[in-house]
Amino acid sequence: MPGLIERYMDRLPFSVGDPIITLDEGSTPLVHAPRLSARVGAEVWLKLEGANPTGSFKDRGMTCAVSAAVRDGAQAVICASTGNTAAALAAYAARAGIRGVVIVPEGKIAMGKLAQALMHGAQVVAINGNFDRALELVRTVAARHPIALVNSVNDFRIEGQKTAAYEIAEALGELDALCIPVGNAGNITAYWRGFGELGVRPRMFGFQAAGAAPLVRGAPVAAPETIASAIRIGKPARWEQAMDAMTASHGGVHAVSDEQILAAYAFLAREEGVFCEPASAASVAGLIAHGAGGARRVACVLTGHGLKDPDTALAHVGGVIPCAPELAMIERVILG
Ligand code: AN7
Repeated sequence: MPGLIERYMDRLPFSVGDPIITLDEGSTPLVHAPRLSARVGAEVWLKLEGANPTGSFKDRGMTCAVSAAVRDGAQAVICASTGNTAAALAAYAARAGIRGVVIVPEGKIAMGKLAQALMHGAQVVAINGNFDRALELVRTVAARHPIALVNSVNDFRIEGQKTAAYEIAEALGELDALCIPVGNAGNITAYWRGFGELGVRPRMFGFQAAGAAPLVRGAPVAAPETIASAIRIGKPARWEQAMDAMTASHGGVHAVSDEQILAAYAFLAREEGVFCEPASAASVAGLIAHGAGGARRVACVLTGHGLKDPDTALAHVGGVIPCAPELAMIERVILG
């Protein structure tokens, strides 16, 4: 499939002849989840955004943000990130042949994401502070220097990410509810815009990690904490728009504990064969814990691939079984 700017050019702020920086993102699988469906008593579909080129939904926004930056003559792009935006920025900047700079909270981004950002040649700056502080800093840097800001405060990011809603609506037609993790609140804003453009109005349920749940509390969280490092965000930039999406659609926002997130993460891997990262599992943890308002057909957005964060995976499963390279020993181990 061609990239999403080409697929949806009539509904995106691009024209034929514009420079397009793409890795053929989008067109991700939407798979039925039979065991999860049975467990929650609804027809549940999983949107596997980890199947994007860099392993997360951020590619949808980044193809648009970087293409627009190149169209405007930018020589450099910058973002604050909990990891996935950094990886996507780095890949698309590399593809565009421009400089990429990312500011991340030191020691708080998953290993796979860090490896990606570095491999793609971005400058990775680690601050002794959280995502919210990093976002403040990049906003100031971008205001003072000719460096394009590509966090989801940039509307091209929202434009690109809204295409995931198109894909779900095209595949399912009717949809009663969408369950989605919420961090900086760009993605829920994007889905609501995408559905709105099609006249589809699923109830929007956003889920935050309990230790980083400003929208649930109704106030910023100064020191957000969660095992789901991607959504360790205390002051979402798209706060009002996210609340508007949930209120206008008669959905809601709820918190899920790290234990609930890890349980959903393991359930998806073992029961559905789907390995997502912990932040992504917040959507399913939320559906299991809070339901989706009695919805019959539900889509859960699994925003990033499990391979992004091997440390968290390995810390929560049993180890390997050591064995001598002998048939008898192997048989004893596997046959009991
Ligand atoms: C896997 O990369 O904010 O509510 O800097 O990586 O649109 O912020 C990541 C966010 C959900 C939350 N799932 O989306 C970043 C960053 C995963 C994520 C979210 C993120 P938003």
